[in-house]
Amino acid sequence: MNSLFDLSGKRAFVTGATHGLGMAMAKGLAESGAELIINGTTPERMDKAVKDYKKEGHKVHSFIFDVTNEKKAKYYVEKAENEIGHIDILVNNAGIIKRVPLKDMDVSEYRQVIDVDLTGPFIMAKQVVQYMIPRNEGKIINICSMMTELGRDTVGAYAAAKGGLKMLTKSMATEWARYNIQTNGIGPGYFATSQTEPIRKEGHPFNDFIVNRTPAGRWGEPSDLAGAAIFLSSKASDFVNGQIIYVDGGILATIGKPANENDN
Ligand code: GCO
Repeated sequence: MNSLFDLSGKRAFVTGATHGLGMAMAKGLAESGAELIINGTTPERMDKAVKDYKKEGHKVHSFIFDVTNEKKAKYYVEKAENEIGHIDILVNNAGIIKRVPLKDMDVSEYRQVIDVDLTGPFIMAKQVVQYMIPRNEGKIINICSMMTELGRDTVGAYAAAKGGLKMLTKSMATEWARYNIQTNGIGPGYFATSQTEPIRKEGHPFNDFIVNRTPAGRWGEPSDLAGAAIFLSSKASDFVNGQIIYVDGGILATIGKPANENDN
């Protein structure tokens, strides 16, 4: 493997990596040599995930805590640093979505989405960077979204959080690049995961809409995301800062086309 992308000897902390895109990115990093530390909030889901990682031969450590809990985040980052080893890479992937029209959304629901999707990455990065700065080295990757750039009915809170995450990423890059810490983001397009299952069901109008709206003509597969995660975790991105890499099949490249337009 080209040593630019080799993660041997590196340790990656991936939040929300018990399933979906988080697991796919974590597995990609592990296949490039990284040791994994993952977190989740559901013990049953974590047990299943750890078995899955280990079945594939990956070295994984796991913690159960909520990234919005600053005390727990501090405790587990410290525990990882002291008992497992340096955290070289942080992937802020944990996130939730609530699909409710803004006019109907309870403030408590809105606050929860902002807390998990925007404040959680801040809490985790703030803890991890305390250890990266003295080492003058580190990689932080914040998982953004199409909603970082685009609105959509019913996901206003999520879009506000993911839009904010773009500027938080740029701000982290601004303040931490001087310590040789590269902070960037990945913006997944529409992927086949449990989060999108409700809007991806066969025959669901949104399913047809996305396939038509995506120049690649398909939903992303979680494995499509691993390459960007490996790139932003490796030496290959040592001079990349504050960038969001969109892995979206071309959605953001185009205004789209009428549903009935033929291919040529
Ligand atoms: C939705 C989807 C999106 C995707 C992803 C797109 O309801 O529109 O869940 O939010 O999950 O975030 O990048």
